[in-house]
Parts: sequence; structure tokens; C-alpha cells
Amino acid sequence: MSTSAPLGGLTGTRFRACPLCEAICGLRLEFEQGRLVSARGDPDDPFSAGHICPKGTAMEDLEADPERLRRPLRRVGDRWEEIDWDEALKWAGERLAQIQAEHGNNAVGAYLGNPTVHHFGHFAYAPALLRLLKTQNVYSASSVDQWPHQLVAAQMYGHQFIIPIPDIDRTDFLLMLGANPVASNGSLMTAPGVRDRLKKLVKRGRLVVVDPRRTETAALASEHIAIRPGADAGLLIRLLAALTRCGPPRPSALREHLQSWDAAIEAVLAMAAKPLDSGGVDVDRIAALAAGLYAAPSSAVYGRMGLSTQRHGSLCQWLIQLINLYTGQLDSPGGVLPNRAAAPVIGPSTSRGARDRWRSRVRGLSEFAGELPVAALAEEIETPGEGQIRALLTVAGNPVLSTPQGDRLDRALAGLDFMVSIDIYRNETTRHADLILPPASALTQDHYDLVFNAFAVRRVARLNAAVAARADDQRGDWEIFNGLAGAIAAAADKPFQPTPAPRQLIDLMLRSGSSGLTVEQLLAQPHGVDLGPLEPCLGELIQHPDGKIQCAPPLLLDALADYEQSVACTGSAALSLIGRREVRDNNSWMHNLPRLRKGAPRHDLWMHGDDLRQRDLSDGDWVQIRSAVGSVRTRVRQRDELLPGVVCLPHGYGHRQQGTEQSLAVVDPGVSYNDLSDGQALDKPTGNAALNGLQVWVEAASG
Ligand SMILES: Nc1nc2c(c(=O)[nH]1)N[C@H]1C(S)=C(S)[C@@H](COP(=O)(O)OP(=O)(O)OC[C@H]3O[C@@H](n4cnc5c(=O)[nH]c(N)nc54)[C@H](O)[C@@H]3O)O[C@H]1N2
Ligand SMILES: Nc1nc2c(c(=O)[nH]1)N[C@H]1C(S)=C(S)[C@@H](COP(=O)(O)OP(=O)(O)OC[C@H]3O[C@@H](n4cnc5c(=O)[nH]c(N)nc54)[C@H](O)[C@@H]3O)O[C@H]1N2
Ligand code: SF4
Ligand SMILES: [Mo]
Repeated sequence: MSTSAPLGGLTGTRFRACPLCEAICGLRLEFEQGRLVSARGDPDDPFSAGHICPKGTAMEDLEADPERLRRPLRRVGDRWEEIDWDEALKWAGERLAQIQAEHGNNAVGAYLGNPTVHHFGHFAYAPALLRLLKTQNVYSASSVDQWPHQLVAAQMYGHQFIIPIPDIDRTDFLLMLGANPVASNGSLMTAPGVRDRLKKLVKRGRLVVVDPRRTETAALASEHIAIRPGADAGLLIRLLAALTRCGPPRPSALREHLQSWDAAIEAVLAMAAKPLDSGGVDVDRIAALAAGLYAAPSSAVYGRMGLSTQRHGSLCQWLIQLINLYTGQLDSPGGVLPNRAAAPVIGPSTSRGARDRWRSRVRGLSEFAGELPVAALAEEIETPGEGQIRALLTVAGNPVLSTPQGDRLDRALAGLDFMVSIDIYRNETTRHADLILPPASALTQDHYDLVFNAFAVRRVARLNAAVAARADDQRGDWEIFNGLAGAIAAAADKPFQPTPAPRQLIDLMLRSGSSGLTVEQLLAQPHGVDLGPLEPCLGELIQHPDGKIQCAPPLLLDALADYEQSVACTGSAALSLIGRREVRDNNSWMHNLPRLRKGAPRHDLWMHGDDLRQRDLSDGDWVQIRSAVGSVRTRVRQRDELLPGVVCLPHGYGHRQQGTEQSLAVVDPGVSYNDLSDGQALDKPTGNAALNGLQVWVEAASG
């Protein structure tokens, strides 16, 4: 490969898509002698048109962070020592193979974190390693995030990734529930510069935000509807019922593709006739919303984190599809449409989203798309017996801070026989590893956004060529996957064929699509290629054998029936806890970067003034937050943008000093939301964690 000078001593300008969130902004990067000296928005990127957020700018800090890991580390007691790549991979391969030989395949578990979907070197390479391990104990951040979207897509359209995206640049009316893209930069709608896109929408038409908090997005919307957490399904049931009173379903080219449409509508209408909790939103307001949606030339209903990570996540996502169908907006310009990506994620290479082919050993939770719900991970490590997880591979994740009852998982990890982590930091999770394998800078690896191009609000494509070769003593993420799999195969005496290098694979994936784009063409256009707006294509994409949309999947009819039984949280002193995101945060990481850590702490608990007064609390007081499973102590701030009865805390904080090495992150570390969240609180059809709408009690902290 190259010399060991950073980035081969590169000086000059390069263009790459930012890998740090779903927005995939084009960046203009300046290098001097191998150092990244500036990251700016790329005005020539046809999609992001120069947009950048503070995290993109902080890429400079990320590349330079002296505490970022650069060599494989082996833990010896409390100490860490650097070891050689070949030795590291061989050791990991032998230990994992040995544990599987002695205790069976399921004794090795795997957890894949959020960046695995942002990185071609993960998304395209992890599957081969997992196939080799043949373990049923695969977990990921998807089950604390978007599983309900994937399940509904699989059930209705036949593939977990046929996810209709709101056409936000053309729609006349966007009804957005449980999303705050102005802070998060959008999610399951890749839309760089989303604030400007939404402002244009508000000028052109109408944006209504349904959220328990008047968020940054709600503040710029045409209208904000405050709702009690967890009651969106009630609102959506009433909304669909109100639509039926506006008139017959609006015309749609998909009509002939509908299976069991009447059954779905009847079931929803039957439920709407019952006394349902719709979160404090009154029926007249819902009727007016329905009339607005029905009359709008184009409209889109979109629900994200606040809807998927609650107890009724799948039900909510299903109701949203039915509403978009009723208004004739599914697969219609200005409505919601799947993105026919240049490099398809819908096809034989990805799992369609089958479920329940196996269950978790301890609690019997169903598998989905080859994974188990991560809420079951700790108990699968702790509980003795055949199939107990004794070794764990974690990849680009920090489940100790990001999954329910993280403190319990923290303790469980300490009891593993062996743990190996592929990560660039020693964090609350990887500190438990016996071995950490840190990849080279992502900038040294070819990258194509398989996932986010497929969920973008326009059809775009971009090949992000490596800016320089990695140094000899480093490995790219894809090389680590290949190397680890090769080492396990060698130790277990199994055949293994390494997956080809990214560029070759990207070429194959582009060829499997219909855009006609080639790697050469993309290399010649370093700012990316715009293929135009979303186009109707759902009819052709449906993967069910009968070619039809299944409007009334039994699993979702059951979820609807369950809603009636759900009891709203009414404990008099109890509050409902929800999360929040802030532009300078990125889940649990990037807290070690000076540019992002500046300013006042962002991890306080927020509470409405009425709730403070009821508890004799004042802004700035220290409080104890208790849930059914945990308790944390933090500072409270008065924020009247919240609905009374609702409190708000971000996740991803609660950094621990011991064993991690992120000296800035541990200054004023905050507390972890997920020391409070309950691993038993799940969306039933998927097992996705219900992180939002958690019942908590808050009182003045003693001492
Ligand atoms: N209470 C609550 N909990 C939540 C959420 C919430 O809203 N509320 N949100 C949930 C959501 S949506 C998500 S996606 C999860 C995220 O949960 P996780 O994915 O478990 O956590 P992250 O904090 O994203 O950790 C990312 C890790 O990847 C590493 N990393 C970054 N870049 C690279 C790279 O290029 N290569 C490698 N190998 N590693 C890299 C970082 O060092 C970090 O350790 O959290 C979930 N948890
Ligand atoms: N700055 C920043 N950006 C990020 C991330 C980050 O950590 N920081 N994480 C990235 C990741 S992994 C993801 S998945 C995306 C997520 O992006 P979004 O889906 O936009 O997620 P949030 O910003 O958490 O917004 C969820 C909203 O739901 C509301 N909410 C909570 N409970 C309920 C409820 O019961 N009903 C309704 N209607 N609303 C509710 C909350 O108040 C909040 O405003 O963001 C990505 N972008
Ligand atoms: S919005 Fe997301 S993709 Fe764009 S610069 Fe910020 S972190 Fe990167
Ligand atoms: Mo996420």
C-alpha cells in the first residue's frame, strides 16, 4: 500500500459525502500534507448544494482526535497493549471458532451499530461474516430504531426495504409525526438541507407537526399539534375514519394492486367507533386535518422515531401506509414513493424481512430479518444454559448507552468469555472487549451509500473515491471483515471466499440496477449525480408472489386489536419521558470532539413549569429520575415547549471514565436515558424497543 505518512501526505481538495448521518451532504475537504485542514459544504453537490452541519465541520476533529484508536488493542487486565494486525485477527478467529466448537454456533453473538448502515465497508461485508458464524444471536441498532418501518414494508409490499419516502420538495401538505428533522437532519428521508426544504414547503403549502414537544421543526411548521406520547395510533385511527367521511378513497394507480383493502378499512373503522385515547387531540382538529389531507392536490404522512420507538410502532407505521393509500398519495408524485435506487437494496442480495424463523432463547422473542431484538441481548448473555452467548462481536456500536437497560448490559458484558469490537473508540461498550480492531480513516476507503441513496427524497448516486491509500499498518473496515472471517474459517477449517474490494462490488451493484450508471461515470462526477425526482415504481417493486399490496396483514390486525387494551399512563405522579436530538450530537459518539463539545451542557432533563411547581422544583435543581427499572440523578431545566406531564432527556450521554479513553467526553458526562428505559417495553409485532413514552417519577435529589 502506501507510506505511513497520514493519507500518503495528501495536499489538495477532495469531495466526499459526509458519512455521519442520513443526510449524506457533499463535503469539500482540504488536505495539507496528509492532514484534513477544512471540511465545508460542497456547493456543486447537486443534492446538498453546499449544506453542512456542525458535525460535518467537526470531521476535522474526528480525523485528528489523538484518542481515536489507530492500532489493534488487546486488553490485559486493566491495561491495553497494541498488537499486530495478523496476530490480532488470528487470535480473534481462533477464540471465536473455539467457543463455537465447544458450545455451539449460538454461543457467539454479534451486535451491529448505526454506522454499519453508513459505511459500504460494513453493509456489503458484514453479511458474509455473519453467514460464516451461523449464529441466531445477531442484534443491531435497527431494533431500537426503524424495525416497525421494515416490518410494515415486508408485510405490505413484500420486502423490508420498500419504504415509501415523503416527496418533501413537491408535496403540498406534509403531516409529520414523531420526527424532528431540523435537529436530526432527517431520517428515512435522506434530505440534506432539510430546514430549507421545509421552509419552502411552508411557503408553498402546509407542514403540520405532531409531537409532544414544540420542537425546532414544529417551530417552523404551519401548525404544531401537541400529543401525549404513545397515543399516535389513536389519532391515526381517528384520522383514517375521518377520511372515510370526506369521501371515497382518492384515485390511485395502485388500486388494482390492493389485496384485502376493505378488510383493513373495516377493522380500523370498527376500532374508531370505540372510546379511544388519541393523546389529547380533539376530534374536530382531527376532522379538519383529514379534510385538509383529502382536499390537498398532493400530501404525505410521515412518522419516524417518536412513532417507531413506542409501544405501538408497527401499528402506527401501518396506519400511515393506509392513510397515504386512502388519499391516493402512495406512489404518486408529491406524495410518498419508494426510491428506485441506482444500486438497488431491494433484491436477492438482501433479506426480504421474514420473521419468526427462530426465537430468542430466554424470552421467546421472534426473529426478524435474521436478527433478534436487542432488548434481549443482556439476558441472553446472563442466562446459563445451552445457547448462552459466551462471546460477542460488536461492530460500530455502543449498546451500553443506546439500548434498553444499558447498565444491565454493561454488567453482562463483563462476564463474557471473549469479546471483540470493530470500532474507532474505546467507549462504554468496547471497553469490555478483549480485542479492539480499529479501522483506518473512512476517507481511505471507497464508499457508496447503498442505504441512504435508496431512502433519499431524490434519485441520486455518488461514488466516494478513497482520498488516499491507507497506510501499511492499517486496515479498512471491509478488510477487517474479510480478515476476521478468514481467520475464523481457517481456525474452524471451513471454506471462506473473501468478498471483493469495494470498487468491484459497487460496480456489480450498479450493474444490477437499471440506471445504466457505471463506476467510470461516477468517478468522473465527484460531486455526485442527480437522476431526478422520485418516480412511481411501487407496482413494479412489490415482492409478494401475487404482485399485490397486502393491506391487512394478520400481524397488524392483531396489533390494532391490542391497541384497545392499551392503557394510557395515568399514574397521578408519573410523567412520560421522551427523547430529543440536538444538531451537535450523534447518538453516543462524537462527544470527544472539541468543536462539538463547546457551549452549555445539552443533557439536562427538561420539564414544563407546571410540573416543576407541582414538585416544588426550580430550574437548575438536581433531581432523581426513577423508572420501573432504574434511577439516575441529573439537573432539570424548565422548558414550556413540552406538553405538561411530559419530560425530555437525550440519549447517548452517561459516559463512564473507567476503561474508556475519551477525556473530553467524560467531562460533564451526563446520564444515560437507557439506564431508565425498560427492556420489557416493546412494540409487540417486532420486538423493537419502546424507548419513548416511558413512565418515570421525578423528585428533588437528596444531598
Ligand atoms: N433512549 C434512546 N435510545 C436510543 C435512541 C433514542 O432516540 N433514544 N436512538 C436509537 C437509535 S435511532 C440508534 S441508531 C442507536 C445507535 O446506537 P449504536 O449504533 O449502538 O451507537 P452509536 O452511538 O451510534 O455508536 C456508533 C459507534 O460506531 C463507531 N464508529 C463510528 N464510525 C465508525 C467507522 O467508520 N467504523 C467503525 N468500525 N466504527 C465506527 C463509534 O466510535 C461508536 O462507537 O441508538 C438508539 N438508542
Ligand atoms: N443531531 C443528531 N442527528 C441525528 C442523530 C443524533 O443523535 N443527533 N441520530 C441519527 C439517527 S440514528 C436517527 S434514527 C435519526 C432520528 O431522527 P428523527 O426521527 O427526526 O428523531 P428525533 O430527533 O429523535 O425525533 C423524534 C421526535 O419524536 C417526538 N416524540 C417522542 N415520543 C413521541 C410520541 O409518542 N409521539 C409523537 N408524535 N412524537 C413523539 C420527540 O419529541 C422528537 O421530537 O436522527 C439521526 N440524526
Ligand atoms: S447533516 Fe449529516 S451528512 Fe450533513 S454534514 Fe451534518 S452530519 Fe454530515
Ligand atoms: Mo438511528
